[in-house]
Amino acid sequence: MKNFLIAKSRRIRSTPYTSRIEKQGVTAYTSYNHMLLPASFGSLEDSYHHLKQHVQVWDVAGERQVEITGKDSAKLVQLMTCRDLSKSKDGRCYYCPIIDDQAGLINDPVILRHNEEKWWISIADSDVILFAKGLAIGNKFEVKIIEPNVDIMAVQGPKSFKLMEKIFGKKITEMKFFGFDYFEFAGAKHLIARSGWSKQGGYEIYVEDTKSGLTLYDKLFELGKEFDVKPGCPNLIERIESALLSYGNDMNNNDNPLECGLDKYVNLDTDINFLGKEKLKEVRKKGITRKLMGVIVDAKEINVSKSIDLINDKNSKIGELRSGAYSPHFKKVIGIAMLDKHHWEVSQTFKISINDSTFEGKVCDLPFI
Ligand code: THG
Repeated sequence: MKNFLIAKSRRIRSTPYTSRIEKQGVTAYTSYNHMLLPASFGSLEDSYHHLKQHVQVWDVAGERQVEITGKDSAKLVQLMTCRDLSKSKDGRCYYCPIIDDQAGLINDPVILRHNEEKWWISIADSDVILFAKGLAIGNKFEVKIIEPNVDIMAVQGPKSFKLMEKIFGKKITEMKFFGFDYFEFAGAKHLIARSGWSKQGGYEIYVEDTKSGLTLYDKLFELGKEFDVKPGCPNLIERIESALLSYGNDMNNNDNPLECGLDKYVNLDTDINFLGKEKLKEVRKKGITRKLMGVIVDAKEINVSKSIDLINDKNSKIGELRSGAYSPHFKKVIGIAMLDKHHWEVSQTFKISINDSTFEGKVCDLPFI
């Protein structure tokens, strides 16, 4: 695939922050839930180093919410995920695989429990709202399902805590990981969670009041000067090092959560009811035949726009690379690969062809760091 421009249209939605990030120097977009998601602001490596040292503000409005309200909402949310939410608490976020009846992944959202009868599913890139509506109709559930006007901005990096404290006070630094609460700013209340798609720490602000949210966006840059704040976006290098999985890249509907190392979020031994439970039990009993692992390759650059075969000494395919980037930390290419059984053990080697040259690679554990 050559580099190309994507033509503008109504199907690829802009966000309330788009005009701002364009003034601030966004250099590439990807599309996410039919919306623009910034993919770079100049050099990926410079942004990577900056994110690990300072603080960035990200337009991640593409992480859309599927709002489920009504009497049967808890039942519907549980039906969609293999993670046991029966003991979930109001004001908490839960990372949850959503699967279908064949245990194929539909999405891997963060689910926010406002209360028993109001949930937000903060989705990765697939049309969860259609799946939810189909299930609600089929099961005659009493629920209302909408995509509310919520546009997340993330504040990420080690200095995010100091910056957010300047605006919201000490209380915000006391919030626990994956907790959320409402905070007042410029005449509106904003839901703020301690979460985000990096392992550098930070917050996500779920903006419902756009006017106040834009004032907040500008305020973050004004007060952030002393912390060297910069605009940013989910960083490919950092997220691979941290093993934050990307739906559509690292896994899709043809993979199940056990193959993707999401065992922690699979609860097969409680009496909750969810789609694909029997299938997953069968998979667990038989054992998986492939597994998502880290790989490290003796190369200096890579660009993964489709999966790249991993080959053994006999030139047979033993897996495929699904994401990859050059890591300044390891001074090698690192990646996330689906490997066949007998080839997924740590330290096993393989060959991979990148830009018509062959390189040696090695399997390793996730996360890298
Ligand atoms: N934030 C919000 N919505 C999102 C994302 C996000 N929707 C899309 C996408 N990201 C969903 N995918 C992930 C993947 C990983 C995590 C969050 C969302 C994540 N994982 C932690 C980890 O792996 O260490 C913690 C998980 C846990 O233990 O509960 O944070 O980023 N709003």
